[in-house]
Amino acid sequence: MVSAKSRDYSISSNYRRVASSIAILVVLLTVCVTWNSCIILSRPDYRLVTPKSFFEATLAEDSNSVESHEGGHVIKLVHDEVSEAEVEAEEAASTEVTELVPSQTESSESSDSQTASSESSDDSDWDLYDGQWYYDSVGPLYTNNTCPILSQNQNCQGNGRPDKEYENWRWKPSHCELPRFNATKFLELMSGKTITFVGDSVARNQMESLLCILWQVEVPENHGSRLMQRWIFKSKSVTILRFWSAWLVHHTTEPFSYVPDGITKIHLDVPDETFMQLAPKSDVVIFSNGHWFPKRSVYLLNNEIVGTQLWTPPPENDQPMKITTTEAFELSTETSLTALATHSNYTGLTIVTSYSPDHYENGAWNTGGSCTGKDSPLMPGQVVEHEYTNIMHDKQTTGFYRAVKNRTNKSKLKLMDITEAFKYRHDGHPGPYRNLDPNKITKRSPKGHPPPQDCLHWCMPGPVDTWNEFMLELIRREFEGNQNSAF
Ligand SMILES: *[C@@H]1O[C@H](CO)[C@@H](O)[C@H](O)[C@H]1NC(C)=O
Ligand SMILES: *[C@@H]1O[C@H](CO)[C@@H](O)[C@H](O)[C@H]1NC(C)=O
Ligand SMILES: *[C@@H]1O[C@H](CO)[C@@H](O)[C@H](O)[C@H]1NC(C)=O
Ligand SMILES: *[C@@H]1O[C@H](CO)[C@@H](O)[C@H](O)[C@H]1NC(C)=O
Ligand SMILES: CC(=O)N[C@H]1CO[C@H](CO)[C@@H](O)[C@@H]1O
Repeated sequence: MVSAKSRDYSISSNYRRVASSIAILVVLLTVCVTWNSCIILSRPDYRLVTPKSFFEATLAEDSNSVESHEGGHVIKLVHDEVSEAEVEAEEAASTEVTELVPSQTESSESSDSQTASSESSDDSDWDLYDGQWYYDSVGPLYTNNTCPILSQNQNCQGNGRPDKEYENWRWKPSHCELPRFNATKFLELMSGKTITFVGDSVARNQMESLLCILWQVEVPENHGSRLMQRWIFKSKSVTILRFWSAWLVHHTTEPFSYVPDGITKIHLDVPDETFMQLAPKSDVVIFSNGHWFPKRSVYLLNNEIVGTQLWTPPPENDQPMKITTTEAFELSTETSLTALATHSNYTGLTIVTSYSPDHYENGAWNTGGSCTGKDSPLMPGQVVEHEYTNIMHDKQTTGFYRAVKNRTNKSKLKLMDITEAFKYRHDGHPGPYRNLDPNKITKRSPKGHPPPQDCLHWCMPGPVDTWNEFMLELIRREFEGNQNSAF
């Protein structure tokens, strides 16, 4: 069986050589045949490494519906996602990178995406993300002992990580200052307002970092439910919400056409109804996702199957697919952001955290990739570019700027472009220190195999706290209308 991905690859390869002689084409076709055979041979391997049982177990309980109360309205939330515990279980498996690197053509097509711009995406923000990391002995804004709610998976110190220096690096933009997070200032700026985090476990990582920082000045009240976290800071009536939406668009596991029950069908042109009920009532919405696109799924546009990921249609339905995994990320970004930017009642500030880079070295999460032993940031010039990360970033940026162009209401859209800066922070992940298990393996085996590890999420305290410093700066610039960093 030939995957959609390999077809795309060979078609675009042909295109680039269309001007060449027929002789070369013949050679090329031979290469394509060989290439496809390679894909056929390697395909069973993908399947072995797919967290299949996880999907089958969790998607089965997809249809739970729960009522939730928000601002006096009764909102029906469809619990079409997994519970927190199951999400946790899935975390280490959240990137399947090696088999996903798309063709060169795809990356060059989108390379001009950042030239698009618009008034609602403030160009003066770019200077925040151009800069470098420096060591600051003042240390982090909280510790694992002063933040009672941080997920154990990201409690690196609590899980026995021996080094601590990674907590002390701060970001210095080249042309301005990024102030240390001032929790009092944040609560003042957000007085009476709601900030909502939407996305996958990386969004949760950022939200927990924010809670930990704010916890140092005020302990919030917990009004959360199983479906949605909700914390209220009474002193200034600030509400922080988070809910799960890994693709940001509508998805279901019900049978569709020739795709059976249990396979996730992702409607790339329909925004996620859950966040469309809640997000427009927010003053600030933070999006962060991208890491679930490598999971097994089928992409739909206008109710038509346009792509598949880690799933092969039956032979009689096998057809060339139009949409690759990274293009699906672009479309879902455009769809979800456009839905907010054209919603008649939404006037908030939407901040899109750009794709968070992972650091599995010499392999992927499931093929011996490792970030064990990284205890300081990479120095300028040391970053090894990761094609998949760059393409995901390009696609997301393209989708973002399309939504900016589509905007009709008074809302604001900002790209919080952390990807480049965070390529340097291979030291900021839990690595093998991702749980309390006293018997966990933290060293390489005698044969050199690294232990299982998380090189995707970020330790707390740790580099992810910087995202909230960027976020506060964007909120301050927006709500104070002042470009100078004068805290
Ligand atoms: C915090 O980390 C220290 C090690 O630096 C550890 O001894 C302590 O138990 C941790 N506390 C919690 C609550 O995880
Ligand atoms: C933090 O913000 C508050 C309120 O705006 C201000 O009074 C205080 O001086 C700030 N603290 C620092 C360290 O800048
Ligand atoms: C955004 O605008 C473009 C160009 O007008 C349009 O083709 C596209 O469908 C719009 N996107 C959405 C999600 O509505
Ligand atoms: C906007 O708000 C009005 C008044 O509350 C409501 O009737 C309308 O349905 C809202 N529009 C959308 C698209 O939610
Ligand atoms: C406040 C504002 O400008 N609202 C506009 C948002 O966009 C819709 C169309 O999608 C307009 O009808 C609203 O007037």
